[in-house]
Amino acid sequence: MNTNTQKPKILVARAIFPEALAKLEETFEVRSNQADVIFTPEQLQKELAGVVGALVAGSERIDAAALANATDLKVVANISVGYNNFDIPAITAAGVMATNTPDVLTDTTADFGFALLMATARRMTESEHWVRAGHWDKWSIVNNPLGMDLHHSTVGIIGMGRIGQGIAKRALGFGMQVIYHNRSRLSDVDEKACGAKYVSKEELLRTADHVVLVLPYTPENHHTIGAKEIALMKPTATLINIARGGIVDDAALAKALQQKTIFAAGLDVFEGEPSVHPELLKCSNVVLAPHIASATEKTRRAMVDLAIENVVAALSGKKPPSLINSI
Ligand code: 8YV
Repeated sequence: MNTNTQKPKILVARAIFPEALAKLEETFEVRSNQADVIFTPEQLQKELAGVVGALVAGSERIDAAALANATDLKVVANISVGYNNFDIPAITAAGVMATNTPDVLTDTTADFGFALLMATARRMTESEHWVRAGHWDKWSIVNNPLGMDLHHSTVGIIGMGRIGQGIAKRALGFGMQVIYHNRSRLSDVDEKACGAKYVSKEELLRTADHVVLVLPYTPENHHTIGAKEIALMKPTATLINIARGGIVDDAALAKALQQKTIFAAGLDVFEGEPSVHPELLKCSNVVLAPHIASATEKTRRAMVDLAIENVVAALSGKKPPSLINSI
């Protein structure tokens, strides 16, 4: 009698919620990393050997080298909507399905983008430091950290996907004008729903009071905002990056913030994160966050659950709900 009860092996490359891990362990033999120490590329290559599925995050680069010994791998599920950590041609060439976690994080991420915009324009973190440093007795009409208004200002959104549209809808509630730039123009219906006007990147940079970046990282989008683009912006403008490190030239931004050629910046993502450019750390007119736009418990749980759903579907011969490539 064949009593082959061996469970298929999967890798979970970052710590996940214990309930989600327990759910996976009902069906799979799980190699987990609850200690959450990020694998080196060599470790990742070893960990991927012999597993049929893998749940990973932006910290894991999945390319030909990572897949070199992953001969059993059928699916790699990113716990993230952005997937610039995936080399899709290499994953596809290896016959592996790639998935991500769209939709479940759209509103949470748009909320955060708006929060970062407000904190930046109204100098929230500087103000808090001011209070903690005991400067409140210096309160005066003219000597407070004076900010920039959001209401009735113009927000320029670069990257008008689901999250960009979420930010536009929030901006409408503040009576803001919404202009946007995107690879392709939205349909009339979507433009109306967002109250958004399509403009060139140059026009957006010249006219927006607040520029919000929500575009995916691709090699073509590298340094979409550099010294030349920052020079087009108003000296009173703010720049918000919730997209990806590398979309902004952080060194050029730090220089502009120090020289006050723009008013302030709010950053959730950085070139080479978790490192932050040392010159940015010296600027008081920047609000810094550690890549937390999707970080509410409800949403992170939903992202993990969707990644699991993708793995389970792929390994049971079904189409994963958020398949990126075609195999
Ligand atoms: C993730 C994100 O937390 O979904 C994305 O694209 O940037 C975040 O929600 C991060 O990428 C970790 O995987």
